Amino acid sequence: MGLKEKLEKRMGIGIAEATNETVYYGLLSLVKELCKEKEENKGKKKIYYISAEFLIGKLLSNNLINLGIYDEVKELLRVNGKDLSAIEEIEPEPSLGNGGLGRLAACFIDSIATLGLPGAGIGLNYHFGLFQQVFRDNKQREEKNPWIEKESWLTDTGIHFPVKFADFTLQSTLYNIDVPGYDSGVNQLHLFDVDTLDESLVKDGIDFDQKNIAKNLTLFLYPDDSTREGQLLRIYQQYFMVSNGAQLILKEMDEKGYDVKKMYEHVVIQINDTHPSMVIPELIRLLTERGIDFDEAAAIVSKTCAYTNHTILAEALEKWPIRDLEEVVPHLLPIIRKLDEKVKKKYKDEKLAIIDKNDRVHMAHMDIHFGFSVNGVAALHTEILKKSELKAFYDIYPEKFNNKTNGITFRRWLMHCNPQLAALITERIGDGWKKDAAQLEKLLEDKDNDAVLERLIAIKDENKKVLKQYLKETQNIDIPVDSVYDIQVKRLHEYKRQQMNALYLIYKYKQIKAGKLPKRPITMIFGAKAAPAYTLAKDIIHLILCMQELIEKDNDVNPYLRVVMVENYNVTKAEKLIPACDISEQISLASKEASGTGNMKFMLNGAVTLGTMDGANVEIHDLVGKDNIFIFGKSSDEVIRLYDTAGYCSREYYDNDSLIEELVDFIISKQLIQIGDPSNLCRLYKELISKDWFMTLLDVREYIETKETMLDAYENRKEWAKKMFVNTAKAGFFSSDRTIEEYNQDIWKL
Ligand code: 26V
Repeated sequence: MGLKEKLEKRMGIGIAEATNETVYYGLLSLVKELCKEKEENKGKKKIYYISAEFLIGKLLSNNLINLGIYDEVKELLRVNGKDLSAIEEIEPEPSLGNGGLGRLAACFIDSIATLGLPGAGIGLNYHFGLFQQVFRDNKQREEKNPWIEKESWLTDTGIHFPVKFADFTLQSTLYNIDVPGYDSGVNQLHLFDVDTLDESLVKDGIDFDQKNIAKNLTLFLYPDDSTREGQLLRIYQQYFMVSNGAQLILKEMDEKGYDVKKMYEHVVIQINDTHPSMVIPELIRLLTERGIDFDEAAAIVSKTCAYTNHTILAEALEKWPIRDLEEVVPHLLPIIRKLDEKVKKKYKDEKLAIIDKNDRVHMAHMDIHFGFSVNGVAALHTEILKKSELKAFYDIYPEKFNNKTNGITFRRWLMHCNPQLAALITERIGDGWKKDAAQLEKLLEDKDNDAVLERLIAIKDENKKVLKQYLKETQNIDIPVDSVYDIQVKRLHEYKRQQMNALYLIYKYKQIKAGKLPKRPITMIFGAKAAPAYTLAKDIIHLILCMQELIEKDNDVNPYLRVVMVENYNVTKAEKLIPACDISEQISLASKEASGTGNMKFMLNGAVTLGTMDGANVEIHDLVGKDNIFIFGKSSDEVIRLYDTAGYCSREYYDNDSLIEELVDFIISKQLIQIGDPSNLCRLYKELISKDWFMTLLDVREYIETKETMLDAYENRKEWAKKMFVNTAKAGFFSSDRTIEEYNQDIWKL
C-alpha cells in the first residue's frame, strides 16, 4: 500500500474531501504506525537523559522529515488541494519547558536517535505545560496551555510504578512519545503521569489548590515556587520523575538479564541540571533494597550518573531545606545524610558539603561527589565553573570536569524552518551536510559568488515577508519588509538584558523625534515569557509593550521604527522568527549566559550576531572572525572582578553620562506614564539607578554605538550578504549531532 492508500484508509475518506483536521489526525496516526515499524536503536549500553523539561515543539513535520517522507507527503497533499503548513497549524504545541535547557533536551533526543544510539528521555507529562502568555493592558497574563487531546503523540504503555511519599503512595502511568532519528532507528521519550490528576482544579489563570498532590502533580511545569507549598510541589514532582525513572531503568536491566552490580556497564544517566538529582539517593535506596550494601550501592551509582550544569546564577542552583525533603521523601534523608557524612569525613572545606550549616541540601554538590562527570555547556562557562563557581570541586576532582558546547538539531532549525536556504545549500555542496554538518564549510568556496549572495538575500527577504504576514494575521501589526529585522527572543531575565535593548529603543525613538532619521526603517522584535512571580521581568515586558503602543500611535516615528512584542513566544514562533532575522541580539552580561542556543539558530539561518563575549557567543566569534560578528561590552573577567570587589555602581553611570540619564529618565516620562502603569515603570526606573544587579548601564553606551555601526554595515548589502554566508557556513560546529558525539565519546561510551 502506498502512503495515499494508508492515509485514506485511516481517515475513511479521500484526502481531497477530508478537512484539514481529519488529515492531521490521519497523518498523526500514520506517523505513529511508521515509527512502530522502524527498528529500535539497540546496544549493550543505554543513555537515559533525565530532564524536568523537554521543549519538543510540534512534531508532525519533524517526524515526517526524520522518516524521510516529508516531500512525498507534502506533494501528496498538494495534488489533493491541501497545504501541509495549514495542517501543521492544527497541531497544538506542548510547552514542556521554560527555554534553552528544555529545548536542548529536545535537540539532544533527536540527535541521539539520529546517531543510532540506544537512548531514552525521561520526564513528566505536564498537562498544561508552563503557561500560555497573553497580553492585556500591556502586561503579561498567564493561562493554562492544554495540549493533550484524545489523539496525540502520547502512547499509553500500560506500565505503572508505585512511588512512595511520606504519607501516601502514587501509582504512575508511563506514556511514550516516539523519537525517530533522521534516517535512523527510533528511540522513546518516556513521560510519567498520574491517573488521579484532576484538570478541573485549574479555573482561571494558572492558580490551583497546591495541596492535593494526587490531583495536581503533573498539572504544570514548575508551578510558582515563590511559596513554600509551590516548593514542596516541586520536590514532589522531582521525586516522582526520578523514582519512576530509576524503577524503569532497573526493570529494563532485569528484562535484559543484566547484573545490577554492573549497572554502569549497561546504563548511563545524564542528570540535566539539578532537577533530577534525587535519582542518585533513589537508585542507592533501590539497590540496597535488593541486598547490595550501602557503600557498594553508592559506588555503583557514582559510576552510572553524570551531571550537566546549565547556570552559574546562585538563585537557580537548587538547595532544598532538609525540613522540606523530610516532609515529602523522608526515606531519602538517611541516604543523603550518609552521603554527606562520607564527604565531611574526607573533606573539611565547608564549600564541599552536601548539607550546609543552615540545613540545606546542595543538589549540585551531591551530583559532583557522587557522579563521575561534570560538564558545562560552552567553553567559557566550563572555564568559569573550574576557575570560580565550582573551583573547590575542580581542585579535588579535576578529572571529572569537561566541556560540551551545546548544539541544535539542524533538522528542525534549518531543514524544517528554512527549506529554501536548505535547498540552496544542497544545490551548492550536495546533501552530505545533513548527516555531517561540518561540510557546511564547503560553502565558503562560494563566498565571492555574487549570484549566490544575491539568492541568499532573496531568501532572507522572502522569509521576512512570511513573518510580516504572520504578524499581521496573529497580532494585527504591520511591519515594513524593507526594514532591518532586529530580534531578541528568549526567556525574560535581567541578566539577558532585554532592558538594555529597550533603552536602545528609547534612544532611537528620541533620535527620530529630533529629526535624526535612520537610513532605513528598523523593526525591533521581542519575544519572552517572564516567570509568573518575577516582578521585575514583568516590569520590563510592560516597558516594551508601552513603547510599542507609544510608537504605534506616533506617526512621526512609526515610518522609521516599529516594535513588536510577540505574544506567547514558543518553538513554533521561533521557527518563523529566526529565518527572517537580520540582527541577532545576544547581549547578556558577560559570564551569565552559560551558553545560549538561540544564538546558534540565528547564526545558522544567516543572521549576524550583536553580542557580548558570553556563553557560546565566544565560540561563534572565534569561528566567524571579528568581521562577521559585532561584539561589545565588558569581558567576563572584568564583570567577575566587579562582582568580587562590589565595584559596580549604576548610579555613577547615570550621574556621569547625560545620555544614559536621558534614556533612563524616559521610563518615567509623561508620555510613558500616560500609557502605562506608573507603579511598574517607577519600580523599573528605581531598580536601574539604585541596583541594576546585571549591570545594564555598564554596557549600554557601547551597545548603542555598536548597534549603530552594525546598522551602517547593513547598508552595504553585498558585504552584509557575505557576513550572512560566513555565519551559515561556520555553523556546522553547533550541530547537536556533534555535541552528542562528544558526550558519547567522553562521557557515555555507548
Ligand atoms: C533558572 C532560574 C529559576 C529561578 C529563577 C532564576 C533562574 C534563572 C535561571 C535559570 C536557568 C536554569 C538553567 C537553564 O535553563 N540554563 C540554560 O541552559 C541552556 C542550555 O544549556 C543554556 O543555553 C542557557 O545559557 C542557560 O541559561
